[in-house]
Amino acid sequence: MATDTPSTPITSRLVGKVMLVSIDNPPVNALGVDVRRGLMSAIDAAETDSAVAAVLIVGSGRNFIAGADIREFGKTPLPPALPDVCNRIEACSKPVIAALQGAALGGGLEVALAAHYRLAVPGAKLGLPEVQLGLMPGAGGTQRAPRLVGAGPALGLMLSGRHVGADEALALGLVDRLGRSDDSLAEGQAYAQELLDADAPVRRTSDAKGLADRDASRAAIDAARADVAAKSRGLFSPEKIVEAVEAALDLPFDEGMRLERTLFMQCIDSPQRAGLIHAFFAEREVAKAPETKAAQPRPLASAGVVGGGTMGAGIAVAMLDAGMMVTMVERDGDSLARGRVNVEKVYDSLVSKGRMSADAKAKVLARFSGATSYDTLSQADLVVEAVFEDMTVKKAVFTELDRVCKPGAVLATNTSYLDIDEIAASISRPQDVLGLHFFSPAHIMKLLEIVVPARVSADSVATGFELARKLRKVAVRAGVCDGFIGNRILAVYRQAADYMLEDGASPYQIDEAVREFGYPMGPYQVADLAGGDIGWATRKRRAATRDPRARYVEIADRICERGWFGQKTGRGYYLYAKGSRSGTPDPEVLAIVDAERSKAGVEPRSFSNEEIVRRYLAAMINEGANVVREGIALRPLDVDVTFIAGYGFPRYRGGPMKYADTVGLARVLADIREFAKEDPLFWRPSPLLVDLVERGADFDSLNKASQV
Ligand code: T1G
Ligand code: NAD
Repeated sequence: MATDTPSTPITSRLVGKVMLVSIDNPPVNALGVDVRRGLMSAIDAAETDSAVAAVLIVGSGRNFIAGADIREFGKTPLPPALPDVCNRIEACSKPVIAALQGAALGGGLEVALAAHYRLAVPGAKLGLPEVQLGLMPGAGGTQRAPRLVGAGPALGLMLSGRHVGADEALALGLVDRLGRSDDSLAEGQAYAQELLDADAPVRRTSDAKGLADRDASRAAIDAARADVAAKSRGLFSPEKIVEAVEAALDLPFDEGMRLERTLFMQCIDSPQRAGLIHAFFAEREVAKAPETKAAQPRPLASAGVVGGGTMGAGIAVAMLDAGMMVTMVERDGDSLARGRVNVEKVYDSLVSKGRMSADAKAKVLARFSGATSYDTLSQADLVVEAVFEDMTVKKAVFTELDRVCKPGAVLATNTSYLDIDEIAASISRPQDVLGLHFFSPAHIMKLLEIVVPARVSADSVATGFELARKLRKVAVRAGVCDGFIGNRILAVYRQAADYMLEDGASPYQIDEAVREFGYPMGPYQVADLAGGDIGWATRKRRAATRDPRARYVEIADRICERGWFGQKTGRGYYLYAKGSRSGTPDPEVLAIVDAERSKAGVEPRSFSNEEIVRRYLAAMINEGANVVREGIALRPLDVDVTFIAGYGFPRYRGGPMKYADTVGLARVLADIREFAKEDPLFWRPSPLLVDLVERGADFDSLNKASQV
């Protein structure tokens, strides 16, 4: 008997004595309202159909269920709520089996936990990643998972948000059976039949005994609470997760479910949920650039890296980690040897920490070769140049690449600031030249700015995005300007920080205020980490074109003139004990600051941490608006992803432009106009910001307008 209702993504059909319930809601079978209604009525139908002895729930396509429909959050919830659907599944008087392939995440795993038996096929990934969205499991996960696998493992899953594979899921007890093939339907049907043949009983997870050892459960909960207090750095939902699992231990199931719901709704109402869900979707939208829609990427099996210094070596490691063949070219034998050491030391440290076998290291390095002759790059699909930040040196390298590389090879530069249009114009194939701006350390930092010069072809840009996908980077498209998206905006809010420094705030207070806002580090800690010499070189390069009317703070120059470049020299803004990466305030730096204040004729004043953050963010947001207005960034969300993935902006605030929408653009503009009274040249409100405020619109309206 078949019951196909065209609108619902749920189809049910009887195969033998098993009611097969299929979920088909592309792209990831999210539990939108139609799926929830369909599941509810399918179980009701199976319950009353005497021909049905068991129910098998499967997902169509690559995934079982990737969770609740995240797009529904923040909107008026429509019945049935997911916890009710899960309770209905669990209450079914006939065995319900869930067969999992691909993603079984969040509400998807909660549906599986509500079923009486679970099978996973190879490649399945199970998890409760709600914490990454500022949420917590809200459909019984905090009550059923601890009962099934124990408080410790359940808390581990919910607080980390990590995905576990099928084998680990079996070991944890999350699933009962592993399928041999990846055909979840066939494996599920065979398992259901086996259960029927064995007359297997209904087995409710809410009755499972995972919490029987109360002392061990209590200890796990206390340990998790301590861990959350130490590590969650201002996140809202982790503590709620612990509270809910504690209820699973202390309260009857139904009461625990009610408390879970209360806590879940508190997470829904937290601004962090909005920030983290914005980040989730923004990271997917940034990949949708005009060029990636217009063209297919070129082949990307082998790559060349020119320069084996800080960046070249990191880029080579990132490519090797992605399985590519990599050739490094350096200017001479000694430099090449240094480049090889820079690459090998990354793997040596993994081997020494037991996170990689010597054999695996050898296999990776077998795909790495070094040379001083450019001819070795003749067959590379893509080459990234990472030599000195000097236009003459870079042009010479591109001339060599133009001579040796095969037609169709993509030629990229990792320059931080230089004009990529000028580099492209210097060779015969400007259509193949683009910027691939990695961040240090390149094999770790997630962000990759794909810088699009005027004459580049769409498929070259698409190849840049494909490389990012291959290297598991978050790629953001950027136009050509001084510093692209990230470094350009960084220069402005760093300027605002330096003004506050000269006006009376200490570098340590500024760092503290920025950390309180949610950053892992403040601007002066970052300067010491990156090395003050890079910023110094940039200031010197810009000196010739700097607006003479603009206020210039010389404190950083005084510190660099002493050779105090930060961690790499043992002192910068902070003092670093030998081998330590955490610095202590340096009274000599404060003395330099005082001296520069009196030289500049500044009467220092006090700043509250709140004012420091308002000025810091106002500068960032205002320049972000300029970058969007000029088309350097396609949308405000591109600025958000850039700062979340590359500059430590607290993810739960959604990025600077999302944060601006949260506090209100009118307030940000009012702040800028207030600050402009003391420095109208620096604090010039972005015309885009003024226009949005006048229209009562926000940055997200621009994101929405750009969605195709
Ligand atoms: N809801 C709505 N859309 C979703 C979605 C979801 N849960 N998951 C993915 N998408 C969209 C995504 O935006 C993209 O759209 C497309 O699907 C493909 O995704 C009550 C509260 C499943 C591992 O956190 O981790 O359940 O850009 O590009 O790389 O307790 O998506 O094509 O328009 O990422 O193959 C918990 C989130 C929800 C899982 C697939 N679930 N998703 O990765 O493809 S909260 C999650 C993922 C919850 C309950 C709670 C990944 C994926 P578009 P993609 P992918
Ligand atoms: P680096 O000084 O550590 O390394 C540069 C390497 O290039 C040296 O090993 C040098 O031998 C080699 N080289 C110079 N001329 C060459 C030539 N003609 N042919 C082959 N090799 C040559 O510099 P880095 O920090 O790795 O920076 C490299 C590039 O990356 C610069 O454009 C820089 O602006 C950019 N960048 C740096 C960072 C960073 O944080 N260091 C971040 C992003 C981008």
